[in-house]
Amino acid sequence: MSKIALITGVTGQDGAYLSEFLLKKGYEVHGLKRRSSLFNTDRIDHLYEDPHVENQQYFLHYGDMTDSTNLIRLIQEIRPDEIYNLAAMSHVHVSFQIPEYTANADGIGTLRILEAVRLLGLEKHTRIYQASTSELYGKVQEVPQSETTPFYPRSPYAVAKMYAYWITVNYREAYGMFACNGILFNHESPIRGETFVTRKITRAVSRIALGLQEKFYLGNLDARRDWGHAKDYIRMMWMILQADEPEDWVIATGTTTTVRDFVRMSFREVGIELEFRGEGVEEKAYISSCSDPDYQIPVGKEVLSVDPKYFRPTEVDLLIGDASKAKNKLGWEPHFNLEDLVRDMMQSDLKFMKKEQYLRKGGYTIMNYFE
Ligand code: NDP
Ligand code: GDR
Repeated sequence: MSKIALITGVTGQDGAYLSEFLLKKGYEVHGLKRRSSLFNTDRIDHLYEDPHVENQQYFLHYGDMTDSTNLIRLIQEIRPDEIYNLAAMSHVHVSFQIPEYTANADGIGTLRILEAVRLLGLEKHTRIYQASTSELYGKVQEVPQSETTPFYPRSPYAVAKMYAYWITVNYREAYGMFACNGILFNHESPIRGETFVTRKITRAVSRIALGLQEKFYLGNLDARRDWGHAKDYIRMMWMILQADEPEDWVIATGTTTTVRDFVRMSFREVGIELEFRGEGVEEKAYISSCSDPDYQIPVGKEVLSVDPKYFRPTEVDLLIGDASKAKNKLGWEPHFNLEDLVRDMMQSDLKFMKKEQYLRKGGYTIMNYFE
């Protein structure tokens, strides 16, 4: 009998990679997706199976983290061995604009899952993974950050996730549930959402290199993040639920990089070096040399400015994680370093933007790339 998994947030970056990973392991995978007026399954379309074929292993269900009855009914029907609760309003900056919704979906949504499992008497059957986050550390208390570092959340998103973290711990202690937090540091990939900073950068750099865009705008260039590859991190989600005991785990690479250096590294993938001049909101980046004949942009051209509209009311300045516990107890090791990650994202975005270049030459314009 194959194991049964339910993934909330199946249409997101992690949900897509995790679906693929679990299907390869022979799981029957059920995903919760939201109803949308547009197709929202781009990331998982390659996994879709015709519902009329026999031995189907991948199923999608409509649902929402704000709807308890829907969650109870689905969990009752599916009776999952494992639930991966990845659904969330996951954009930190946007959470300042929709704080109440964020609390409902990200905080109370987690309670709804835990409570559904308990009400249905599945607390000894279903293991639960909660997508916790390095944003819990917020204002720097200690570096590097580990499972014992105190939390100091700095956004409505992080405060909602802090509730989710503790309610997961509480249900584990109160009802003996196998419920675990993965405290994951930033993880990115070619299918990262377009408004997170790494993907915004690799898309813009690809378009500038191909002559499709003149320049782009970012907020805080000094912020430091511990960026890993999503493929390494979803493997760890599964390992957490296979452990002997339910525990909480930090997953990180242990290296930290500024947003500015992520920009530099992305331009280097197309043979372009930058010079940064000015400070604070006056800071700008200019092309200082181009070594790849395929990507020739005039030296001295301004390609990046700071726009304060991307500043957050409260910022998380420095994240760097210590994943020793995961490495020592579960044997987790990342396969990708930051250079591999930037290369993977740049190669994918260049390929995608070349399609746009081709369409433009044919007289077609496609979509708006600015958020
Ligand atoms: P994404 O933003 O790519 O995906 C979020 C998913 O949640 C999407 O499928 C989205 O659906 C779904 N969703 C949002 N709101 C609801 C709701 N109310 N009901 C049901 N589904 C909903 O996030 P990631 O894949 O990057 O992250 C996965 C999880 O891990 C999130 O909880 C995030 O907060 C957390 N996390 C992420 C990290 C990262 O660096 N990526 C680091 C640490 C934690 P739709 O497609 O319809 O919008
Ligand atoms: P983060 O990711 O807030 O760490 O949350 P994001 O990529 O949005 O920001 C990282 C840092 O870059 C700075 N920044 C900008 N960010 C965005 N989005 N757009 C910009 O133009 C820009 N300019 C500078 C930000 O200020 C910030 O310091 C992500 C999400 O996936 C969360 O769900 C997850 O919990 C955490 O990672 C770990």
